[in-house]
Amino acid sequence: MSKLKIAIQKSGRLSEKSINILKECGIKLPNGISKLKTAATNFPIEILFLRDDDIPQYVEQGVADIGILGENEVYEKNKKVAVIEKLGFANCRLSLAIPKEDQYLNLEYFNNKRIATSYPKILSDFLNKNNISASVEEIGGSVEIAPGIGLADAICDIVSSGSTLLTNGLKEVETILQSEAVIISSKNLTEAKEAILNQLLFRIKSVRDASANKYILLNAPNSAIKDICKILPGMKSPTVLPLAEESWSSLHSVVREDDFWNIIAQLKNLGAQGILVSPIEKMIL
Ligand code: PRT
Ligand code: ZN
Repeated sequence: MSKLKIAIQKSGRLSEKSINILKECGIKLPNGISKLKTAATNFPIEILFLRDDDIPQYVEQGVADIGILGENEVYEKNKKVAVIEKLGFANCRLSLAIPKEDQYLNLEYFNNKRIATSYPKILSDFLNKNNISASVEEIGGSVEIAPGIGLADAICDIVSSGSTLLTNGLKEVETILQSEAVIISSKNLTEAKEAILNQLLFRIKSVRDASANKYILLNAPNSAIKDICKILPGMKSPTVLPLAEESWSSLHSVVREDDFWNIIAQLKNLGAQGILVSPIEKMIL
């Protein structure tokens, strides 16, 4: 039977979360993973452990069928692959940063400057699009020290909390790209592999929808149920069950994590009591 080959980062920021997402989908991996490749024991996939930089090329060539990596790397490598799903982790941005004492008005600042980066393609495209003529100095790592040692005037690098820039006396002045971990796919999957991929994506979506939502239970006077249903629409509509105490009901529904605190305040105002909230493991819409 054919197996879907999935490339993930061997060791780095994406490794653990990539493995976790598969585990949350109920995919079992053998103990003592060899860290080169391994096959799941209960699902037709094989995992290849690679450097993230190499994943787009391997997927383009069909050595791997799909891969998990940061969007920044996908756009930089510019291979013929399709981004098919966003995964919501490893969020970061690719930004331009300059010495903190420099005054910054607009992109013109970068004309005739040297900018150090590990993302020469994305940076050059951005500069061309904005008619800025700067020289792009490609370096492999520790980009943030380039201005301090006189290698460049500015940098273009990945920023997450911003603390690396701060400790190197730099300030972020433009964001070029927002990035998160994504799944890329080869454009020539066989029908059999396409079918496995669809099953995998279905599971990943169920896990992601579940973690974006909470299960909520509350008690409310019957007179408030109509208004509460308006702010807690649930998956179809909330479940309302009578309580032993007359003229009170118990209401069960689903609420988005993002809206949660806002909604709780409204529920309390409407007279809801005994509000219980719990995580959802899987959610099939
Ligand atoms: O060895 P391999 O080539 O596989 O790994 P790598 O060293 O190229 O990548 P790795 O593991 O460092 O990062 C993998 C992916 O994680 C990146 O391609 C991004 O998509 C994503 N990601 C998310 C980050 C960060 N956050 C991040 N903060 N990648 C790098 N950083 C670095 C950044 O380069 C800078 O040095 O962290 C520093 C900035 O962080 P803050 O929090 O100080 O702003
Ligand atoms: Zn890398």
